[in-house]
Amino acid sequence: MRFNKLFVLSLLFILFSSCGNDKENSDSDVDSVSEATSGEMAEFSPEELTEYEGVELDSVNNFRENSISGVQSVDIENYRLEISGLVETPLQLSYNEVLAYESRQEVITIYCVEGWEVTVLWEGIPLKDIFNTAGVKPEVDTVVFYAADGYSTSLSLEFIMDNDLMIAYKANGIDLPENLGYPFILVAEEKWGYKWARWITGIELSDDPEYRGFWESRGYDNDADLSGSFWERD
Ligand SMILES: Nc1nc2c(c(=O)[nH]1)N[C@H]1C(S)=C(S)[C@@H](COP(=O)(O)O)O[C@H]1N2
Ligand SMILES: [Mo]
Repeated sequence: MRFNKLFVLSLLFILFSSCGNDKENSDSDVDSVSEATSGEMAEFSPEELTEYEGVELDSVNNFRENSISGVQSVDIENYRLEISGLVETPLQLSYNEVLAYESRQEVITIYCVEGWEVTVLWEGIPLKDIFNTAGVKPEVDTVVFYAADGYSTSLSLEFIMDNDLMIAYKANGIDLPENLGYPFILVAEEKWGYKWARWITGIELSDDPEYRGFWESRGYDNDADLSGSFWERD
């Protein structure tokens, strides 16, 4: 009797402790998996969307880094987006002042002339709303974008307005990563990648359609239409 009781008790003990072990094992498995993932894939953000309204998105890590001076780190406390040139009221907007504008989002693909492409859900502020605050003078036909790394590029005002271009501060639902141009990237849809200014610090409203940005002054086509060649045609 006593033996039986002991036997049953020890059986139960073995059963429970092995259950406990199983649980412990699976917990530590999860831990080691997340440790490994956070080590090997430190860049990957678990909140990044992979799909939006049935459209498959590419990871923000799929950008091939090829910037003129490497990835820039912008100090957001001291950051100001400067709206200058031919405007009624020049602006110096903090990050939060830009984000206070109403945003919109859209899935748009960026194509680099080097042959890669990335499809991302962008969320940002329509440039026309910021321009409305500044008051664009009638002679403006060109908009120049300046960046923290000394990069610049330009687009016609007409193209920006007709296509309701935005500067994005989110990609695939997460804050714009540094490699994509934190705090703001110009989402220059229908244009080659070199029009997608990242780390934007200044936007100048100009009446000089002859302005040529960094790559444009080195032989790249100033229109940069995806439908055309990216080499300057005469
Ligand atoms: N500030 C800044 N913006 C920039 C660039 C750059 O060097 N500096 N490169 C452009 C180019 S050529 C492309 S294709 C896209 C993406 O650049 P990436 O290839 O370095 O990812 O950003 C564009 N915007
Ligand atoms: Mo590019």
